Amino acid sequence: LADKKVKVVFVLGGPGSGKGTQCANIVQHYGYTHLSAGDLLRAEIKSGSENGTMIQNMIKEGKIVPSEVTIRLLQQAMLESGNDRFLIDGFPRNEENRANFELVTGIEPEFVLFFDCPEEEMERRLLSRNQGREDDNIQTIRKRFNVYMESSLPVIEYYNAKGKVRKIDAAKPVEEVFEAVKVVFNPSTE
Ligand code: UP5
Ligand code: MG
Repeated sequence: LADKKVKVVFVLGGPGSGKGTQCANIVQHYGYTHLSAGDLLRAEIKSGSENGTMIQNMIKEGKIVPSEVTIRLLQQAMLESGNDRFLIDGFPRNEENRANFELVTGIEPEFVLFFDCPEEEMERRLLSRNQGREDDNIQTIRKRFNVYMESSLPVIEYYNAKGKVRKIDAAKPVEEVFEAVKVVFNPSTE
């Protein structure tokens, strides 16, 4: 994958910050393939794979699935897509994810799109999503917020120190957030 000179943008931000929603918009305008790590893990549960039960239990607890599982799913999806540019949504979520992805794939992100949103707003969105996600209950949501603060924010800090973070105010309406996203994508990536 590294030899194929693939372009990767990591799309990060707290649970309910709007990563999936904005990725759908970006795909329509900029020719990226959207890979949500969470969606790939949920598909793995549905497929009845041997890891399915383990993944399901971790998602219910808001915990981060071991990186070898997630990285394998991401690599597979990248190869299958035939595309050379990807939005990787919701990954890496901790230092272990970040370091192993780089080690295994040899890929460094072009930049990190960071959706910054207050917790109260994210909580409101998740509680009213109503799409039957097993982790959209207040107990699991609290756990997801804790894991995000403790493990995922440091990854964003790591990339920020490298000048790679493009921070977006994600508390605004969907259309306004996308206007800010466009500014990030238009000048820099062709
Ligand atoms: N909405 C979106 N934007 C809005 C806006 N601007 N104004 C008002 N409403 C807005 O949006 C959430 C809801 O808000 C939707 O109803 C939407 O319409 C509305 P969405 O775009 O879905 O937000 P997103 O950030 O994608 O939220 P999501 O819940 O998917 O984020 P998480 O990071 O929590 O979920 P993910 O699927 O990435 O991970 C789930 C779990 O999988 C993790 O907790 C973890 O257990 C596991 N996981 C791993 O272990 N490893 C990984 O690498 C990835 C996941
Ligand atoms: Mg999502």
